[in-house]
This record gives sequence, structure tokens and C-alpha cells, in this order.
Amino acid sequence: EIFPGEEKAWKDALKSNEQQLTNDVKDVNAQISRHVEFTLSRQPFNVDELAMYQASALSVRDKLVHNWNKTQTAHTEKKVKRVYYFSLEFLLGRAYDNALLNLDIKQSYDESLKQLGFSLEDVLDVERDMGLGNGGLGRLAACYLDSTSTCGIPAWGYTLRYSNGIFKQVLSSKGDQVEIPDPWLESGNPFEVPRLDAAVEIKLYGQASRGENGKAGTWTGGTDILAVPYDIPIPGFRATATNTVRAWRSRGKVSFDLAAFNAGAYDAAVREAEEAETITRVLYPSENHEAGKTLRLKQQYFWTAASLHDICRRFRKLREPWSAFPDYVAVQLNDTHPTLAIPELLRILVDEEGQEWDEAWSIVRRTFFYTCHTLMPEALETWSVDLVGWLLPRHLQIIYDINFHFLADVERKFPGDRARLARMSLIEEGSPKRVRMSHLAVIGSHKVNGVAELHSELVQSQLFPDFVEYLGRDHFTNVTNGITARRWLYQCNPALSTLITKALGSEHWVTHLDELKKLQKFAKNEAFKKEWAAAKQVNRNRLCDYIESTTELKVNRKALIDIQVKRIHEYKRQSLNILGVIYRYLQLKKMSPEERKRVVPRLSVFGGKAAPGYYMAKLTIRLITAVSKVLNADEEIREFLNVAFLADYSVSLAEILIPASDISEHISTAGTEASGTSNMKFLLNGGLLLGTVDGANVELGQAAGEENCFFFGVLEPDVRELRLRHQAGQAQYPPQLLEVVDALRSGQFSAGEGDLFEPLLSTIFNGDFYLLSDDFLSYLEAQKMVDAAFVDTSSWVEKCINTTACMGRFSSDRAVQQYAEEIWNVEPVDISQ
Ligand code: T68
Repeated sequence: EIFPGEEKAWKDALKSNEQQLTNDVKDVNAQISRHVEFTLSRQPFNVDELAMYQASALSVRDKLVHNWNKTQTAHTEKKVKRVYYFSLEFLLGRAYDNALLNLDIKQSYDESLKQLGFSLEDVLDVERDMGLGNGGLGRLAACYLDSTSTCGIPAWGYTLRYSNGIFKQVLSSKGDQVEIPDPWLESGNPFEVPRLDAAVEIKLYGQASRGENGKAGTWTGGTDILAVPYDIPIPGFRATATNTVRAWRSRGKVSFDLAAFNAGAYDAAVREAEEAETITRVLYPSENHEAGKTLRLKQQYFWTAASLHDICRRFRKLREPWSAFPDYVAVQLNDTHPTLAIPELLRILVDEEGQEWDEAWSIVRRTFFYTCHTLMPEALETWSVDLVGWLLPRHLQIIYDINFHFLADVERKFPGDRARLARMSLIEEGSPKRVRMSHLAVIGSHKVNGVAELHSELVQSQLFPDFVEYLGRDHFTNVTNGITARRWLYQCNPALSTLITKALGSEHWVTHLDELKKLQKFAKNEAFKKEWAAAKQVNRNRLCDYIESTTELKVNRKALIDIQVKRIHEYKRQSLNILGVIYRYLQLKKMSPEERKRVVPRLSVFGGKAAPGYYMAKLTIRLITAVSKVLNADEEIREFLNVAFLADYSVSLAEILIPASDISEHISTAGTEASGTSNMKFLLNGGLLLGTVDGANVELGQAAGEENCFFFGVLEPDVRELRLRHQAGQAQYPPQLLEVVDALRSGQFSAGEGDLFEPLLSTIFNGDFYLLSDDFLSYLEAQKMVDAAFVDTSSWVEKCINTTACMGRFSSDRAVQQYAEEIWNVEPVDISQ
């Protein structure tokens, strides 16, 4: 039965709904005013910008929902295999503008809002970013979902609906980072749909027992928490296909204990509900660092268990045997954060569905795929055995059982090699013992991938060499990251997009990014180059306006704009950049006014958040803001060199920054940045790369041509040796670096407080783990080359055009298609209109 009641009544009603979705301005006016009147229950005189945002966004959501329902119906009817992308972070940013562009209705809305008395631009600005992520890993998930919809790949994103996303960053008067909560849901979210009917119960704590000989075990007692899904539609570009990000919210099962309340125990009455809700109250704000907190483990289990519950419910409707599960389900684990899904699926299969252990393990290993995003030891997750056993007693037993079978098999393959068993075990011996989540993810998955060629090599040679020997090379692969050209060029850079579309004759490139190759033939066309430079100037002006309206700086609009925006981390070396700026300043001070006029003026822009507990990262922000203040106050110098630290870097701010850069810096110590994705965004927008030979920089350089990039620094194979040299006290410190250090120690940048930055400087003189001293000279050299190249405007623009032309490979469409073919074995589905 598809229709309850009279089929014709339903069909007529649905037809009339569909007819109301047209995009003529008059109809859009009606759609918006209906939401003003009936959803918001307001009258026209009472509509402010927020209300207009809500009403008009809801009218856009109606159109998304229509496509969404069609998509889900087609997937269900065709019984397709779906991919489930498990990511603890989805850094979606804003949804409204993206939806307007993807549905091709921006003009209608622009005109409609004008007629209703509003400016679309201002209304778009009301939307708060969905900041449900820290950085690259979370934004990658967002780009990938965008691409699955555009490419027609059936996909769901599963995540948590944090009521507080990544904190808002403000700067104190001294220039320190201050964190402010981000209650982004305060005035509601028109782009989500709560699905109260699909809520599931999740257990924590309790008692567990093993079954006999791999038969069903039990898990009883404990506390049950409610997981309520909120769905966000992810539209494809000019496509009906609309996939879903399902974000779970935790709730108390009984939201209120009436007995306790009646007995006068008001606090107790709400405590349990409060505790349950705490699970999704806040996103952990550390990137590339393990949090190690109990609440974090609760989040990980709550999320993976709710998601698997959902997936299994969908699978059961097919009435297929469990052995067919991997034919319908591919689960991509975005880093180790969702690794508990592995023992959880085993538990469901063995304890609840009565499968034999071996069969269940084989199903698990065909279902999961694991993406590794790091090489940094401090980012590799381990959980204390005691904590896991307390929170998830049955899962700990299952992990031990997996380990038992696994180590027996290693022993069979490598008899008598006890050191190898200890290295590979899922359990790290020590006090306390700890579960190594990455080992569990590697053996519980069908394939493991790194996120750039160099990184995937190092994943095999540095992180998991024993597992490569044990599982074979084929278990490991590479999928270089990608970005969506919809948000990261078409949407954020209308000036350049329009020019590209005009040159290529259509918007086909937006979904076929390889077509940018055709721009090469315009690289020497003077008229085209002029238009290219003009588009860049539009974007530079937009950024300069933003800087002048949000900081006290007055900037030189002709200056070369040099941007480094990303999380603040020692390994990303914002410190190398700012020390380079100080060196430039000291040289400018020594010059005569005549000499200065020959220097290329420079605007150095920084942005990024530091984890609240990361002392050295916060001190780096203080250093950047301190230098900014000194330079801006120096009337002699500021037109030649200025520094801006832009507070609260976010997806929306990136959309302003990225189109404006002349060069951007991606300068991690070789072998520390897994891939980087903003490097791809900057180059796609016609900026050039200043970078180390690390992560995806390597492939970007190969694609764009080394003559169009500025590479410097030591190479990964030399890093070990150099670190040893530092440890042995045999390192050399270049005089240019010492000059900068002296200036800092003199208090020139800290109002006489000469030891303010000493903790940061002392890392350079004590081990210099990130090799600043080794890379400083070649960094200055590379910066000199940048200046020299920039003087020749014509050849500079040519480099930019040729770079953009070669960015096709870095499309997230290519990346998800590669995942679909080589990893998930999922086919695209045509959703008929
Ligand atoms: C980033 N990782 C990589 N981690 O650093 C970057 N970590 O090179 C890569 O391009 C990107 O992933 C996409 O592959 C992260 O962003 C985290 O955010 C993170 C969060 C919690 C715990 C550990």
C-alpha cells in the first residue's frame, strides 16, 4: 500500500503541491509569504531580516525536500547499494546560497526579495555557519557529500548534531585568543528536518556475558539514551539527486522524572535527562590531537551505534540474508573516530542476529573502509581498556575476542615473532592497557586509504608496516583528497566563475572540472589576462573591505596578498611565516625611502583557531597579533608591509579569503601534513602556492608545473636525520634567524617584555622538532622568488591561469568517483525528473 485512503485524492494533492514549487518571481513571492504567514505566524510589517531569512530559506527547503523524496524513493525502489560516510565532523558552512545556486533559482530569489523589500545579500548574511567540525577532516566530509549528490552516488553522511559547534574566536585587547561558545541553533535551523519517529535507544554501561564458542553473548542493565535524528538535505548541482546528512541528537529517555519532582527533588528530576543531553552538547575543539576524554568516547559510541541501528533497520526491510549486507552497505570510517562501529556491528550480528562469529567477522570486514588522515603520533587514538570496559562491557569482550583470533593468525604467519605480536596487538600493554583504535580499524576494514600520494606511502611505511606485511599491499591504497568546485569557485568567486564560463562557453566545467584545461589556450591572450587580473582585484577589494571593517588596519590595495589560513599548529608552522615577516620588517627598516619604493608591498594575512588547551598555538596567535600591531603603528613601513590576523576563521570567511590570494602558504614540516585541502582551493581560485614538499602540495606541483609554484624546504626522507642532529646539539642557526630572535628578545614586539615569546623561541633552540631553523633560509629564498615573479605582472597572471587550468584532478567529484569504483563498489543512480 503506497497511499492510505483514496489514491486519487493523494495524487491530486501531491500534484498541486508540486505545481506550487515553480520559480517564477510571483510564485516565489507567494511561497515566501506563505511561510511568513503560516509557518512563522507573522505579518508583513513584522518581518525583519531574520524572519525573511527563515521564511525564504524554508521555501527553498520545500524545493529541496521535493527532490529529496524523489531521490530516496528511487534508491529504495531500485534496491541500490548505499555508501554511509561516518564522520564525527561535517563542516557544512552555510546552506542557503549553495541551495540557490545548485537549484539554479538565485535570480528569482534575488528579484523576489527585492520586491518584498529585502536585499538577498543581506538575508544570506543572516545565516549562521554550521560549524560542526574543526578543519580539513570535517570540510572534506562536506565536500564529499556535495559530490555524491552531484554525481548521483547514493550516500548518507552520519554525524552528531552538536548544539555548540566549533567555538567562536575573538581577540582580547592584548591580542590573545578568547573562546566564546557557538550556540548556532539559537534561532533555529531551517535546513534541518527532525525525524522524531526514527529515534533509537542506545545503551551505555551495564553487564555483559560472553556466549559459548562464539555464540551470542548478552548485554543488560546500564542506561538507555535516546538518539534523535535530524536530517539535512545535500543538493546536487542542477541535479535532482539529493543525499542526506543525518545528525544525531542525544536526549533523556524520560525527559522528566515525575516521581522525583513530586517528592520535591527538583534537581534529580531533570538530572538524568541533562546528562543524556550532554553527549551532543559540544564538539571537541582539537584538531589532529586525541582528546582522551570519557565524554568523547561516549560520543563516538552513541553516534556509531545509532547510525548502525538505522542502517540495519533499512537492510532488514530488504529481507535478504545477512551475508548480503556488504552488497547493500559500504561504511567509510572517516579516521578512527567511528572505529567502535566494528565491534558494534559484530555485536549486532552475533548477539542479536544469531550469526556465527566467523561469518559475522567476514561480513564486518567486507562492510567497512578506513581513511587515515594523519601521521602524527599525538593524533592516533587509544582508549584505556578500563574505560572501554566500564562504558561498553560487551564491546571490550568482543575487541578481546577479535584480538585473540587476529594474533593467533599473525602467529601462524610469523611463528615465534613475539615482538611483532606486541607491536600489532589491538591492546597496547602498559598501565593502563589501551585499545589501539587504528589497529582495529585496519584489520576490521576491507581497505585502508591515505589522503595524498606521499601520505599514503608514509601510512604504509611509517604507521602500519607490519600490517602491510600481514594483510598485503592491496589492503592499502591512496585516494588523494578533493574539493567541490561548486562552493570553492562557482559560489565563492562569481567574478572568476563568470569569466571562466564566458571563455569556455558554458557552465559545464562546474561538474567536469577537467575542462578547465581549456583555459590554457587563453594564458597568453592579453585581453583575457586583463579580465583575469580584474576579477582578482574585485576579490582583493572584497577582502580589503572586510579587513578594514573588522580590524583597525588600513591596507594597501595594491600589495601582494599572502595568506595562511588553517588551524594553528606547530607542525603547520605559522611561526615560520611570522618570523619571515619580522625578518622582512627588519630589512625594510634598514632601507632608505628610495630603496623601499622598489620593494613589492606585502599584506600578510593569517587566520585560524588554536585548540583551547594548546599553549604553543595560542602563543603563536599572540605573536602574530603583536607583530601586526607594531607594523600597523609604523607609518614608515605599513604601506610596504602589513599583517592582519583575522579572528574566527570559518567556512564563510574562507569564501572571502580564498579568491583574494596572490599566494597562499602551505608550509608544514615535510611528512607532517597528510594532504591539505585549502591548498587546492587557493590554486583553483587563481592564487599561487608557496609550500613545502608535503601532502598534496606534491601533486599540486606536478599538476600545475613546478615553474608555477614556489617550493622550498627539506624533504621528508631527510627529516629523521636532521632531528637527530638537533638532539645531538649539532644544528646550525642561520644569522637571519638569529637577527629575528634577537629582535623578539629585545621586546621590540612585546612592549619591552622581552621574554613573552621565549617559550616559542626555546622550542627552536631545544630540538627544533619542526625544523624551523633548517627551513628558514630556503623559506626566505622562496619569498624572494615570489617578489621577483610578482613584479612581472603579465607572466604572473599567466602562471595563475595555467595553475587554475590544471586543478581538475583535485575535484571532489573525481575523489568520490574513485572511492565508488575502487573502494565502495557503489554505482551512480539516475534519478529521473
Ligand atoms: C586533516 N585532519 C589533515 N583532523 O590534517 C589534513 N583530528 O592534512 C587533511 O587534508 C584533512 O584532514 C583531510 O584529509 C584533520 O582535520 C581533525 O580535524 C581531527 C579532529 C579530531 C581529532 C583528530
